[in-house]
Amino acid sequence: MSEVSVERAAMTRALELAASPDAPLWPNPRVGCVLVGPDGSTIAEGYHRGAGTPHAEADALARAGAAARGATAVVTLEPCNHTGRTGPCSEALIAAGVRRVLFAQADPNPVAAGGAARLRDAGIEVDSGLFADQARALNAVWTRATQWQRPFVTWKFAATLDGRSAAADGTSRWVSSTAARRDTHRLRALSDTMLVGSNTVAVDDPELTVRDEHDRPVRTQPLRVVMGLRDLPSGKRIFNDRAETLQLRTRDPQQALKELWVRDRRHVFLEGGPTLAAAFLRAGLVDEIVAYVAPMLLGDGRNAVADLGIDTIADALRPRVTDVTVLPGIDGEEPNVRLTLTPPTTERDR
Ligand code: AOF
Ligand code: ZN
Repeated sequence: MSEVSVERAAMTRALELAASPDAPLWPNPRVGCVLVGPDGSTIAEGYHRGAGTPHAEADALARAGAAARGATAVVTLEPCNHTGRTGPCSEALIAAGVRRVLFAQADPNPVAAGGAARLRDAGIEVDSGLFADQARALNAVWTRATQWQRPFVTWKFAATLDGRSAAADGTSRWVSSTAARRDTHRLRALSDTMLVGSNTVAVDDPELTVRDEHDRPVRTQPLRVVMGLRDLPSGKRIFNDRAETLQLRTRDPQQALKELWVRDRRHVFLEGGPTLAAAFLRAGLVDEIVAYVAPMLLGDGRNAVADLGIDTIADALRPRVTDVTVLPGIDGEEPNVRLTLTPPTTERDR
């Protein structure tokens, strides 16, 4: 095999390693590394297994030992150049005598970046960009959160055909179908934080856990966060012992995200209610919208989102549709539709 095809194969393998099932999504990126010898053979493989454990490069170097001398390190992310939870990979690669480094995605983390320059300074040949899109996709939410230095926000809501989340008397169980609710639990599990307003806790009393199809809580639960100034009785379900809960005494979305970022949160799943959703939308702090639409009409009742300060059609917020999926009904229920959308004005456009 030519050097190019050896390196393509090694990067494909590094991406596979990065996506290992025991590599957590949060709060660190998933990263894979393959050390290739001068003859094109694989010397060692490594990947990152979660915050505080060795980075992918360090993992592969430890397995290779002295055999790393003269090797090419093929990594899905630019080697870090900082001492964080572990030491800088740039220095580890230099010390091991690696000849060449090929990485896919440039490090979006301002704290850790600079690895490529450091390696070049040390006389190591550095190339980048191979399968960069795939590497970014692997850590899509992490990448954006890291660039913005705040958690990525997904706003999820369920509504009737006429955009209602609850009937006039406040009843809301259930607007969306069993299939839609299960799908919501699947998405919750991909986030590390679920956020609601204190009003929603007072009125709806959600438990806000991730549960399986038998309604049992799964093992790893996202952090439950309730924000707002309202006092809440300790008997509310959100305070039960099925998951951790944090109360943020603020109504400012920016402030809340800042505090969550400091707590290593990368992906906030915003679940309600209409006032909180409106506050995040007005602040341009919704990065993704997931809407479940149920074939049901109420004609009156609570809107899915409160006033956005828009009073003429020309000013409507027009998110771009990225996916439409029909969720077939279970046990004779009607199908629901899931829309995934990207709002037009978030930080990515600024
Ligand atoms: C990882 N795993 O394999 C690589 C990373 O949390 P720290 O201190 O370990 O540093 C995390 C940063 O290191 C991360 O944001 C990224 O910029 C860089 N590379 N991180 O967790 C890895 N290679
Ligand atoms: Zn590193």
